[in-house]
Amino acid sequence: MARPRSTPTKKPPTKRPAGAKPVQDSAAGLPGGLTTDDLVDYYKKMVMVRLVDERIWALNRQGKVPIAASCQGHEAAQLGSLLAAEKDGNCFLFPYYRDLAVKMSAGLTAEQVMLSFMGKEGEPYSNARQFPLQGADLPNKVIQISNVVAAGLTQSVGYALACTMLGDHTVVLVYFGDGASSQGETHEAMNFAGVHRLPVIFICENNGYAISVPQRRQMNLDDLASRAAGYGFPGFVVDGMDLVQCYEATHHAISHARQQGPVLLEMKVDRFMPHTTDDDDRRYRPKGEVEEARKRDPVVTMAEDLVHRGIITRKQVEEIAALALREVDAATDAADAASPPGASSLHEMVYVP
Ligand SMILES: Cc1ncc(C[n+]2csc(CCOP(=O)(O)OP(=O)(O)O)c2C)c(N)n1
Ligand SMILES: [Mg+2]
Repeated sequence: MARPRSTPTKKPPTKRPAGAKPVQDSAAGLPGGLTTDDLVDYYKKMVMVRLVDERIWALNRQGKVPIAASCQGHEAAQLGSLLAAEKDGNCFLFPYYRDLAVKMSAGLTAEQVMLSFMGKEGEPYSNARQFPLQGADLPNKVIQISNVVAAGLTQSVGYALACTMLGDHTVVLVYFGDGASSQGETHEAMNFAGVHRLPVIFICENNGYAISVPQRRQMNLDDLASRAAGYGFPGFVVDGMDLVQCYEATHHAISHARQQGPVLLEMKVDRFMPHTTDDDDRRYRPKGEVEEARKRDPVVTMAEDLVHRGIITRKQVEEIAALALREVDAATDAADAASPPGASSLHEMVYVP
C-alpha cells in the first residue's frame, strides 16, 4: 500500500513565517547563522545518538533494558531544530518519548542515557523512578512528564503562558507525533496558544504511523501543517530528513514565535524501527517500506553531504564513528556496573513536600 506522504524528492517549502527577520546566506551557502563547524559538531552528535540508540535496542534483546522507543530516522528533525534552539539560547524544550536526540543533545552524556535505560542510580530525569528519561532535566531546560500521548502539548502551552507573564522572552519548543495530533488535547493546546499568541513552536515529527495505524486512518489530510490555519497561525511542511532544512525552519519559527505567536512545523520523517522494542512492525508495514526509507538515512546523507562539500574527509567520517563507538562501549560498561537507586532516595525527584 502506498503511503499517503509527500514524496521525499519533493522539495518542501521552507517559507519564512510572516514577519520573521530575513537571514543572510553565509559564504558556505548555508542558512544564516549556521557555520560548517556547526554541521560537523551536529554530525558527530547524530552519529553518537544513532550508536546509543542501536545499543539500547541490543541491550533490550539481552534483557538489560525493559523498553525503548527508537529515534532512528528522526535524528535530523530533532537535531536540526535543537541546533536552532541552542543558537538562540533562550528556548525551553518539551520533547516526547521518541526524542532521544533532543534530550541527549540538550546536555546528557552517553553514560547518563545508559544509566537511564538500565534503570540505575544517577538517571538524570527521575533517578530511575520513572520511565527512562521521563520527568525533568531542568539544568538543560527540558521537561517530559510522561508517555501520555499529547499531554506535553498543554503543559508546554501553560509553560509558555507563564514565560509570557514573566516577560522573559523564552520560546517553547514542543515535540509530538502525528498520532498525538489526533488527540483532543492537541486541539486545546493549539487553540489556546493561538488565541493568546503564545511563543510556542509545535514540532510534529510525522513518521506516518501511530504505532500500527497509518496516517490515512488518522486524518483525511496529506499535510498536517495545514491545520495551523484553523488556529490562526502559520504552519509549514519541512523535510525532516534534512538537518539544515530543519534548522532553517526552526530558526525562522523562533523569531516568529517570539514576536508574533505560535508556529506549527510538520517535519516529515521516517521511523526506521518498530514502534518500540515490544512491537513487531512486519505485521503492518508493507514489505520493503523501511528499506526504501533507509535510502534517505540522515546519518548517511549528512556524511555524504559533508564529504561532498569538502568539509570533512571519508577518513574523518570513519574516525568520528570509531570515537563514538568507544564512548558508547565505555558508557554501556559503566551503566552495567552501576547499582539501582537505593531505598533511601525513594522520595527524591518525585515528590516535593
Ligand atoms: C493518551 C494515550 N493514548 C494511547 C497511548 C498509547 N500510545 C503510545 S504511543 C502511541 C502512538 C503515538 O503515535 P505518534 O504520536 O505518531 O508518535 P510516534 O510513536 O509515531 O513517534 C499510542 C497510541 C498513550 N501512551 N497515551
Ligand atoms: Mg507517528
